[in-house]
Amino acid sequence: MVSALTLGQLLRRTPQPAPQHKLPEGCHQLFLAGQQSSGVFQVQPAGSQPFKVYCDMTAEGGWTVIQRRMDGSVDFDQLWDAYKNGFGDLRGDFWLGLEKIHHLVQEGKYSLLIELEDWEGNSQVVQFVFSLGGESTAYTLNLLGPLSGELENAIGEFRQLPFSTRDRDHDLKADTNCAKHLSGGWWFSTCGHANLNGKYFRSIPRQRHERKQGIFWKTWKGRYYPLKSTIMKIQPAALEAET
Ligand SMILES: [Ca+2]
Repeated sequence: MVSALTLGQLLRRTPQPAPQHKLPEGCHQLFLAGQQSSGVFQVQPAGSQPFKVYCDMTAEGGWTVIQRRMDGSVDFDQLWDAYKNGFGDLRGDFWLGLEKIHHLVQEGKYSLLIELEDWEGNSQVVQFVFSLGGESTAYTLNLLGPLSGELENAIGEFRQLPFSTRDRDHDLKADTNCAKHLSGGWWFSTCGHANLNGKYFRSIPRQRHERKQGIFWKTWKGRYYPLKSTIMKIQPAALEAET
């Protein structure tokens, strides 16, 4: 005889699905949960599918790395869809992808820390608070505060800069396609200020048109100095106020 009670007992015996493990929304949340070593981790910002990021953990917090150039092993001369979705190797040279960056920062204000290195062993940093629009705004970078760090500004004379690639010209120079003229994809203003997604050169190219295509930050080493390494990483900006 099967009674309702038996059915209830049966149901109770049925193994319940394990509670869904909630992924961290970014590297700083992972840091707060106790993760202290840097490396590749799975994250899931609100409203996004899970994806992998490289977390740079310091004593004070966790940074989510969104771009790194270190050895030229990855071709950064890519089109819109590649810059949207990301490419490269998270442990080496890579671009995380505009859509993922947008998901990571949609919850509020974030700090962007940029570290640059030249071929003589010097390094410089610049940091600013920003927000990033979605694809409908061409992933417009909005500068929300003053820049800090040692580097002079090479992108912020315009407070809002849409992202451009060779096949999507949103730059501020009407008669030129900056991405085509230089290389890669970037928040180009009028072409000549900065491009951390340019071609990786180990020495200054002899051809002038090639020199323009390198990785550069005009207000530090000038427009034609190909930088040795770059890293761009983000963290919730509220941290700045707390520390
Ligand atoms: Ca243009």
